[in-house]
Amino acid sequence: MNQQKKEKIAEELFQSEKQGVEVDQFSADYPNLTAEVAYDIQSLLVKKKLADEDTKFVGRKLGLTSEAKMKQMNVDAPIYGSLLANMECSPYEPISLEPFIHPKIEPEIAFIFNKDIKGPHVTIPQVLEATAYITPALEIIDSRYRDFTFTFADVIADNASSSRYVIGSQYYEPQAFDLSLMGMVFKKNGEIVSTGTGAAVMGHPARAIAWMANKLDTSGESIGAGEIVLSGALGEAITIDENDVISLSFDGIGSVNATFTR
Ligand code: OOG
Ligand code: MG
Repeated sequence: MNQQKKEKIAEELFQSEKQGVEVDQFSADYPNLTAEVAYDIQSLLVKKKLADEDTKFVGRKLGLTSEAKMKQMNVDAPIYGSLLANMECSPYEPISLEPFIHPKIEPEIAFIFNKDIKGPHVTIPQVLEATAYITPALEIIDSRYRDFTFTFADVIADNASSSRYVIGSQYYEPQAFDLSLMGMVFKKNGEIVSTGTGAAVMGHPARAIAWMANKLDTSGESIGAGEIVLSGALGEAITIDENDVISLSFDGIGSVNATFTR
């Protein structure tokens, strides 16, 4: 696919988010939309957002790292996208549903790094060694595609459905925990939506980070000290409505809440 077409798709996705209007999947019209091309489009999209929104790059998010999510979205491999500073929401202020198309929320773990992580041979111990802190995270995803339906390449181009995220206000060093055994309870308006353990994310959440670091290396990129990375959801994403109160609690590392208003 030539540069002009990649630019055109990035611009359509950019306008879709800005205007809150869904677009059709691109994969149908462009059979040569491979994952590799889609990551090029994602970079162009992120550049547009950085230029337009007076924000900065703060890290990345993984997606489709659990069986539950892969099944839910009918996609069978993990992906990643970029997080920008203006995607972060405070856990203490209601989040307006106004800017979203069809938002969903999902339970994740945030990693905050104080060392660089560079592929191609990153392992789980290396990820943990580079991690300053972990904290519970709620990711609000909002696909720009009609009916929240897409192929693997479509969702990569769309910055992996990134929209907003909320992280816990207490940070914990990961060395004190076995992240694969760490239990979580995800609730909506006081009712349990799902429960799980860290192992839901590729057997160990740090394996997802290692996978991404190794994948980033193929395009000469890496994870930098100071960056945040979201693990990908441990369980299914759920839709959000006005007045919903969502909470996520993990064994040993506290909880994070998000409240929504019109
Ligand atoms: C793609 C993004 C998935 C996760 O945590 O699995 C994701 C989507 O489901 O729209 O963020
Ligand atoms: Mg997610």
